[in-house]
Amino acid sequence: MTSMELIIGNKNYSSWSLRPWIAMKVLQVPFMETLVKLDVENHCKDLIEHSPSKKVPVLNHGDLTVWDSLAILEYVAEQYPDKAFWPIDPAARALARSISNQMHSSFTDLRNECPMNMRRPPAAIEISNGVKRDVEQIETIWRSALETSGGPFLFGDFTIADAMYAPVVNRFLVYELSSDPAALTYSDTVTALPSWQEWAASARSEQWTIDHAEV
Ligand SMILES: N[C@@H](CCC(=O)N[C@@H](CS)C(=O)NCC(=O)O)C(=O)O
Repeated sequence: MTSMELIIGNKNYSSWSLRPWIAMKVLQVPFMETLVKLDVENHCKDLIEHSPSKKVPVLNHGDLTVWDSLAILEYVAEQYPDKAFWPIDPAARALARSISNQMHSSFTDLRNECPMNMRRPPAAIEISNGVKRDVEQIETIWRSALETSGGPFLFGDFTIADAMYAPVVNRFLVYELSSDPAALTYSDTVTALPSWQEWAASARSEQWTIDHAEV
């Protein structure tokens, strides 16, 4: 198969980039990565050059360009039908798609007020009622999926649903947002993944700081 190129943003901050990156790593899809530094001089020019949406992530595969995290994940899943990017069981798959789309379209208070920040030392911040509601809703989603599947990931094995919620794992940890036992156990499972640790180590070694993402 022609090799794939995944264009991503700064690993410390780019939550949307983490999603396809970690799924492709965990499910062992070979790809090259290209990093566009966000919020530095000329970053808009770099994004326009690489991305129809002027945002990352973007996937290049031969002549095809696919953008937007979930569209990329769906495309890669179709390219590798033997790898279980989605749960095999149709009911579980429908639920995994529901919560993945919900992540993609919702939880804006959490996403806006608590940016992903892999380097941030854990410390609580004052949070709005909107963030509290988002956190409670995610705790319920995780608890229900883990109880039904038996874990250790949301649907048993790692799927796209785990990739979609991976940046939330960071947010829960670095802003100390949850003490729910199921959420804490699930966070331990995700952060123990070698792919998570690879991304986190690269993020820690990055030199660029985005001021408005440092909360
Ligand atoms: N809905 C898009 C969101 C992508 C997005 O917002 N990406 C951010 C980085 S995490 C970005 O490229 N920002 C660049 C900018 O706004 O200049 C997706 O799922 O891929």
